[in-house]
Amino acid sequence: MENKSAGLFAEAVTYIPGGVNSPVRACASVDSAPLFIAHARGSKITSVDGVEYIDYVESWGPMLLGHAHPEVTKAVVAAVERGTSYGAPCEDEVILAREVCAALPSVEMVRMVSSGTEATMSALRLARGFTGRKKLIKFDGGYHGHGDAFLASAGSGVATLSIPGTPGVPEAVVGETLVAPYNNLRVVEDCFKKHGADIAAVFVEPCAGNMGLVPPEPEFLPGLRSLCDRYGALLVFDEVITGFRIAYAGAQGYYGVTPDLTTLGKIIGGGMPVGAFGGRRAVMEKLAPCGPVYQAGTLSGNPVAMAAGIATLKVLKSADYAALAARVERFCQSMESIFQKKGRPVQINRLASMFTIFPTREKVRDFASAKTADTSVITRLFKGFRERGVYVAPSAFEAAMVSFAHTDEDFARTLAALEDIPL
Ligand code: HOZ
Repeated sequence: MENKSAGLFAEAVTYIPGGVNSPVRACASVDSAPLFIAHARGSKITSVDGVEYIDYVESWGPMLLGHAHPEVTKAVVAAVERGTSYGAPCEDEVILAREVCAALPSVEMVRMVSSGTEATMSALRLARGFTGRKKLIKFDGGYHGHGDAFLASAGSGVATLSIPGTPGVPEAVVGETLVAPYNNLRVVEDCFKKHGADIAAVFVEPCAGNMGLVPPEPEFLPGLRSLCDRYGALLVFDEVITGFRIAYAGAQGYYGVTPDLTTLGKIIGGGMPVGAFGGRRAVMEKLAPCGPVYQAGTLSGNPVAMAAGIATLKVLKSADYAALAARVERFCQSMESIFQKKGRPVQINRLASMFTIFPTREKVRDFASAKTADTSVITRLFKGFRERGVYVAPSAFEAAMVSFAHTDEDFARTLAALEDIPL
């Protein structure tokens, strides 16, 4: 059934390390080989073997409208016909920047880059340049791309593949990174008490998505805001996943907490390679060419990517986020009932159009509790779903993504598959 995928993978490992261009995709932690995708539309992806799957990965987040949305495709095709890269400003950069500033409460200015990793690396340099301090606080199981400073206790692929430290990262660089447990203000406060004068920024996923989905407890984000204010550090929300997904105004709009800087990616590029970072004017104007903090990129503000982003946001602006969240809530409740019937413990964390199935009895509120999930059940779920035409992330530490294109029939078929999988 997956012969052509298997053949391509066998050839890929000859030319590409591990056969993949991003480690989690190799599916190693769930004892499987990757699917090679031929095309995708709406809520479905189709493999090179011609098998269609209901897709809950959605390119790890960008495809909130579903794959190949007609408005986005039309905008991309039109942009390509005008040339694919200029290395000089174009009107669409201004339009997308204006829309991002209008949507996100904390963002007065924004700079476009080409990936979420680039956005967080640049935001860190800016935070350090602005404050004149070196250290940062991040959270255990938080993932902010693969920049050196962030690869301490990182989630996503680093956690999936159980990579403890990362060779190639100088100790001096990662030595400036302080790590606290998610949802634990006491440890953050201790870090500030000890190192307050040296801490440039706190980087946080306002709703964690890379240790599986772990929402913030009510006091967590406001508590971070006031600690940062007290010690003169910048609060940076990594909204690469949550931006335009939890709500059009992002997690910052949803939770009503205003960061100093925000990093974005995924949805703002509509499936094209885009990242961005933005925030208060006083901070952003430290960036070259207005200020001394250097940051640059040939493909930054790429015209095709800008067109995809503008078209995506235009459709999302009038999308019914609350209705989608309510449908996802009912879907998660039905999945919980199936686990209950099977006598299997489960916690299904969910928020808006995201969820994670944690096969564990323990309430999941940080990375330590996320790691209590039974990985053998995760593997059985991954394989069982795939055999039944449902594609989920090959990892215990990722969020499942639902799009506006997912239908009630997709949910019903997914539930039927779950009923059928021997857990
Ligand atoms: N780090 C991404 C998920 N949080 C995975 C990227 C990919 O493999 O495409």
